[in-house]
Amino acid sequence: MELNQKVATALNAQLNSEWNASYVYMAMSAYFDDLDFNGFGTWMRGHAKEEMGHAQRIYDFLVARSHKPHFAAIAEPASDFTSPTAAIQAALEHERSVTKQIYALFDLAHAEKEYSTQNMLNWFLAEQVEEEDLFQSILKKVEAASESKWHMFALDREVGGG
Ligand code: OFO
Repeated sequence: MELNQKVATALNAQLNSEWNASYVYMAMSAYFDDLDFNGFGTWMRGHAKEEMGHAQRIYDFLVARSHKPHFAAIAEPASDFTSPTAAIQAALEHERSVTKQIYALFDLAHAEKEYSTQNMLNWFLAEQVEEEDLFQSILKKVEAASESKWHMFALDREVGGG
């Protein structure tokens, strides 16, 4: 069945938003690597890759529904922050804004009776719960460690899996 045009346009905007998220996290990775917090840098790059995976999911869905994906320009992301805590806080805020985008998409798909789009978006709804929870827990750890360089470098190792 032909993909509803309004939903196709909104999904394409989300495709772009996922690439934007990837770019945002790559810039955060550069911020952490520049501070020699390479564990955080590696973790952020891993997250940037996940966002590309999210974009790929939407791409695949659009193609399967015979809609050609369009790649719009991506805005320059922030790469300077007042502190590691501020950077992780910004990442959490970013995830919260993506959650709102997914909710709006779901509402639209529901209103337009796009059942298979709603089914595809269920994966994103679950993913956003996980992502907000992950960033929230890292934020709590950074807040707790931020007073001491020693604790920050220990956390950096933990976050980087080292
Ligand atoms: Fe980090 O979230 Fe995509 O969708």
